[in-house]
Amino acid sequence: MKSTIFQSMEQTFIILKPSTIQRGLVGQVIDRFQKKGLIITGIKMMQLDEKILREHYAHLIERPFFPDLLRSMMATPVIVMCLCGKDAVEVVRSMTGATNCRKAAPGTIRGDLGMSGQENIIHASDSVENAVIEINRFFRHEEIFTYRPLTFTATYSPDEID
Ligand code: IDP
Ligand code: MG
Repeated sequence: MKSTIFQSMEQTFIILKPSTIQRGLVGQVIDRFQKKGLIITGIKMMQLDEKILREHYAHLIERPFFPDLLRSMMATPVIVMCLCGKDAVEVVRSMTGATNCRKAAPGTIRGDLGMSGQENIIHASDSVENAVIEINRFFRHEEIFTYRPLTFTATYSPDEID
């Protein structure tokens, strides 16, 4: 994977799930990330298949809901994104909220936009280590872009950028 904009920045991986595409929420979700100050370093539409989902959700293969999760994640194409920022993995996970939208706090993406445990708007990487694995799973090297947005010096203080 290419180096990030600054050494101190992280990249995280997002999937806008099929139900988000179906419900027309793509713009609202991306808008939240952009307003927060996260930078889009990769974005594309793709159709997921069973092979990639078995890797991505390997920790859930034995769960009874796994067949439904597979069907749900393949129902339409998804939008996958790579977002860059300081502490991006933790920031995006806290913006995402609890897995079940009905339990997710108001103000989070899931808390504000969903009602379901399964159809819960987005996937977001849960650790820096998994973010690297997931970005490499879903993006080719040349699909991740490194650039310095003009807004960066207004988004961060100098000591936060190196
Ligand atoms: P996360 O997306 O909050 O990280 P995980 O436990 O990694 O949650 O589960 C991955 C996805 O599997 C969830 O986002 C959700 O779509 C689905 N899922 C998790 N637990 C359940 C469940 O109990 N019933 C139905 N779907 C579930
Ligand atoms: Mg997870």
